[in-house]
Amino acid sequence: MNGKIYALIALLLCCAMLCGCQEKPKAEEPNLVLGFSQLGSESSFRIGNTKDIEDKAKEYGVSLMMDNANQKQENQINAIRRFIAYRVDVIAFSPIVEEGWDNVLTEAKQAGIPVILVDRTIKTEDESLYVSQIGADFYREGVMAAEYLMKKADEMGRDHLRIVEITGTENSTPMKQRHDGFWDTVAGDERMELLESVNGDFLRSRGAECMRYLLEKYGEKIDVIFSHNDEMTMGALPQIEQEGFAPGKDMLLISIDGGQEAIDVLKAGKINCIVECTPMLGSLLMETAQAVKEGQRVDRVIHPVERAFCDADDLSALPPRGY
Ligand code: GZL
Repeated sequence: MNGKIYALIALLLCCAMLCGCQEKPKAEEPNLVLGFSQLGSESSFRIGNTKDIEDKAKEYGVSLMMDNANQKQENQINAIRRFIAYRVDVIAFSPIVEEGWDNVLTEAKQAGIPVILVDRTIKTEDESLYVSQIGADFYREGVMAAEYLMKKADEMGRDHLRIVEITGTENSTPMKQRHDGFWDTVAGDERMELLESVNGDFLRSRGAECMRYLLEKYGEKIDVIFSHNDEMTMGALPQIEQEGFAPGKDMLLISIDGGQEAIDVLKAGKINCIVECTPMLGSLLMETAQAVKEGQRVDRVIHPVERAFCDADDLSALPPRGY
């Protein structure tokens, strides 16, 4: 009997050793080295965007060099120069502002390294400085915000709405295009009056400062706050309540991005409309970068599909936002 037990143990040990000796699948060589300059960490959008790019790089087997510029263009330029020196296959970045990129992108072009713009875009005369721009249609986001407000004014039967605007980073694509999309759309609607537009730089703290200033100056004359992102909206909200006003009721709030925190506040009735600006651009970036490396033609502009979340919507089944 003992002999059989020993034989069984020996057999099991051999099996275990054979399994342990099996060649571990060799970690695949990265099929692409991608240098990415992220502009900062100013908002839940930005943090979600960075995480999605990092997660999708792992999923696609891309070797990612991620650099955080902490809201400084010069840091982005330096990072792009490091990527050139390192001879990455592709460079991608989210340009904090639209201008001032020609020199460094010409260096990338001369080094034969293709460039992809992510999220925001640049102004340049030389179209060859980048191969593709992956990001939201910010003008459309402004239009969607305005369309919501005009419909809301109809439902409320209002014949005059005084609007204050808290804008994002000066000279950034989302700030310029959200502003233009919104005001171009309401231009023909005589009910809509701009009281003042102030810059909050997409930051929560600056959103609070802007709201304090606007409340001191205009108080109950404010009917609508159009804020270019959720961070600034979340900064503005407590200022409105501290003055004794009910956000979402006494003053309509329209915001952009659609992160979980702001969506929860919309569900609580304190924000009226949030236009989605998805940070989940990682898959589009990895697929485009791989296509570019393989010499395939790619679309010049790639817009993700986006929607608006409004106070009249049933959002009970909305899945977690992930940012
Ligand atoms: C828009 C993005 C903006 C977000 C802000 O795609 O560039 O920058 O709306 C972020 O939250 O700061």
